[in-house]
Amino acid sequence: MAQADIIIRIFGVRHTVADRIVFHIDFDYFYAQCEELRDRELKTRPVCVCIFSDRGGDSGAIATANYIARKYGVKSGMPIKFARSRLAHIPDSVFVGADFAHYSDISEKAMEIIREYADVFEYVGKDEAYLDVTKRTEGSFENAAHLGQQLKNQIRNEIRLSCTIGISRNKLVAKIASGYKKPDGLTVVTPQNIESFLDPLKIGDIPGVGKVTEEKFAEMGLKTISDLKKIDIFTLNKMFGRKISSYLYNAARGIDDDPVAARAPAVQFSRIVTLKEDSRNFEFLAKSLDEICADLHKTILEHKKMFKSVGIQFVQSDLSNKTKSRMLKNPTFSEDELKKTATLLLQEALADQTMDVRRLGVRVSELSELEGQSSITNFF
Ligand code: DGT
Ligand code: CA
Ligand code: CA
Repeated sequence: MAQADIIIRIFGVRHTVADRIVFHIDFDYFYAQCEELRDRELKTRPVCVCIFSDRGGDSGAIATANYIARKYGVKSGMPIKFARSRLAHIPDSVFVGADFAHYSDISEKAMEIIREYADVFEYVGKDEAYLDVTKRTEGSFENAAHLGQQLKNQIRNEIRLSCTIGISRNKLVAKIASGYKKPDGLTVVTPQNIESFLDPLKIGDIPGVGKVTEEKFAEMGLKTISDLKKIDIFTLNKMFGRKISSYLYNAARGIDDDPVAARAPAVQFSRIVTLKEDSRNFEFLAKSLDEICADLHKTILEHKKMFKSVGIQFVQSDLSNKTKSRMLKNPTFSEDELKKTATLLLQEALADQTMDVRRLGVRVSELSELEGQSSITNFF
């Protein structure tokens, strides 16, 4: 592989499948960290986020716990009762019911930042995404490490959220790398280091390998990825069938050609910019707002969408957020309507504004397809 890279570089062809740079980003103890964000006192205490079942009392499961609670053996999926008994001797431990709306809100804000760092952005879930950054890092892992650190810093500064990033030449190794050092980690695995990185890891560190599969290998005396490489493809075939066996065979060797793909359907479009100076002057902000709307509108049209909801966002001088939104009577793709609504929201938001605005954003949501509209001209 290393040889192939060198040849490709000599001929100046850089962005081939063999030569990508991929980030996997995962937020640390996500639901529990979101709880800490709105109550800073929780940060020094064990925190368990519970999904209470409708049977009442303590029936239900732990969604996740912060790292302090994990030290006492609390784990995702564990019955709440077990967690309570593990923490029985810790007087200040906290059990809180899951608040998904709050977690989505924080996730959306963080994803908005992350998106700006990617050539291609792939949303995986509320606390997870892949980024292809090959172009913007010019294929350099050194640039990629800096970019990863910058991204972590921005998320920490603006949202106060800690996350972990794994960087490598494909999604598989990037994901394993992000699980390698948690929380608040950044692990770079260059193509030359993939083998020495993977070899000592447990077979269970391969995404998708659960307890049952790990046990099967353990019975054969195989524990590490390096052990796994000793089994030939035919034996694997017999054990797991063609699809899974070829996945395992390749995974053990750090091979994965799956492209980072922007496949999640868009639920909203947004733009946010850092202003030239902090301000709460209507004229100044309205001018920026107009430019942001024009830019955002291009994206809306490119994706052939209409929108029914418009929102604006302030990141204020103390980095706190303020948002306002409004539902329109009908879906539209009119640029004028976007600008008019955003300006109205700006007026409303400034009415009781005491802090200066540092970053200004516009969002449209409640999207619908423009394609297939029989009477497009009605909307102009
Ligand atoms: P981490 O990434 O190890 O620092 O911790 P988390 O909590 O972010 O773990 P992760 O990335 O596996 O899961 C993200 C969120 O998904 C987590 O905060 C809560 C939810 N979640 C994870 N596992 C479970 C589970 O077994 N049951 C339920 N209900 N929710 C879960
Ligand atoms: Ca996570
Ligand atoms: Ca995750």
